[in-house]
Amino acid sequence: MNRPNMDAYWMPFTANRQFKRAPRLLVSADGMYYTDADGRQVLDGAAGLWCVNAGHNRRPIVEAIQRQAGALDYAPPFQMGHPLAFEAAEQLVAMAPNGLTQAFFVNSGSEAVETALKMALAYHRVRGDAARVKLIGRERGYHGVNFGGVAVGGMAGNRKHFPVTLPMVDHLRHPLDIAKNAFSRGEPAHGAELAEELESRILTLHDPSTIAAVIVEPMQGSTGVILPPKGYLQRLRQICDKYGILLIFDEVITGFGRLGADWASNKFGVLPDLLTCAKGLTNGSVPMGAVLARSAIYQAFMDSAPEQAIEFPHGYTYSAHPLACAAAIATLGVYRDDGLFQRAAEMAPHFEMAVHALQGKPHVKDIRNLGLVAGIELEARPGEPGKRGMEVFLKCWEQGVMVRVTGDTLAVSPPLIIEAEHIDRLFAVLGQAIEQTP
Ligand code: PXG
Repeated sequence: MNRPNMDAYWMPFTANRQFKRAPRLLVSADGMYYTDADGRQVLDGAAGLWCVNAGHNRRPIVEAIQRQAGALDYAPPFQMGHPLAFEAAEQLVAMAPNGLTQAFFVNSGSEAVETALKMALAYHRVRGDAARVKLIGRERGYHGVNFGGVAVGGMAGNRKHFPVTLPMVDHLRHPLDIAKNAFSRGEPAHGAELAEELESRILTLHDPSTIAAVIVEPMQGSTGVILPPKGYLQRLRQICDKYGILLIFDEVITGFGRLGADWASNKFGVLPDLLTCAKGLTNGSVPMGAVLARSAIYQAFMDSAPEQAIEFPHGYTYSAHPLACAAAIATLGVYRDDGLFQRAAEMAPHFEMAVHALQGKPHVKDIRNLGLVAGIELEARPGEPGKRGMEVFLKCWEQGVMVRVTGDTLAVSPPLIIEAEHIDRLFAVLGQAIEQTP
């Protein structure tokens, strides 16, 4: 295939000059595979970017989008509606953790996070508790790239150019403790006590009555698959309850089956007050995200304003876009009809065995896994953080396997339709790439 002219496109989160010298171009996809511009089949070990949970090119989703494009291309979401928006919300809520009864639609994970943070702040205000203005995130957290998400996020690289984001933010420590938990299978045993610092350090410092919300990813995805220690999230929930603080789970990655259960909230048995999702909501096919909220939060807004008033002055031109709603309804149908969350749980033991077989390969420092996600952390080369990881990623790509790399951690998060032979090939190629990388 002729290479397109690449000058005009400023690529996101990409080493532009390096990429344009040796591009990796995907031109089509089906099931577990991409086809690249050279016609090679590439096994998708990353579900695109943690989003294509039902596999590529699923007919019910493709056809729903095609049909919808010809029926209603766009409808304004403010003071107007269209039936699919209500149907998508109803279906999403029916599938949501019990107790989350309202869905607010947005177009990405980043927008879901901004929306949830604003909802939390406004919720306290409409209840007459306007002193709750502070937001607590976590080190190594990723909550998208908008200003609120960067502020509560804890990825140093993403914050570096933006030293001034939101005031009134503090951070919990992250729970990754390789010294104690290396090569754990599933939730690590040690570290629940790290949740205590919310009470002992942060609330003591700030005074609990000033805190609006705590936001965490149940599993920290982008910074290398960091799982919650046993009991950690439960403890966060208890402390938030004790002090009237909202707990927000960012399930942009963990939603829709990734951990071998529908939601991380259900996997760990902890119900947040607000939940953000995106990615798998439409199987990656049309941009869409959502914030799920407890009914008491929605009700507080409804009770705070006269009937003709807009209760929450927030939303996007493309909130509940008809194509996105059609894609979401079809996607949730595929998850249900194919029992994909259950399937993820069934494939998890084989996946776990295959990834832990990499223990003992050169430079492998830790392996972490749950459901159909795994992180393989390599020792960084002295003075060259991230380089070894990137080389392993590129070797896998050359061998027809796509994984994710973040620093020196390789992340594997395949579509939930994966078969045992795909799992075997994926980790065989990854293992070889690790062995061949000095
Ligand atoms: N929250 C979480 C937990 C995420 O993982 C976002 C919010 C932002 O979503 P949008 O749709 O605005 O990108 C994400 C996104 C990686 C990687 O390399 C992960 C994400 C995005 C880009 C790269 O792991 N997750």
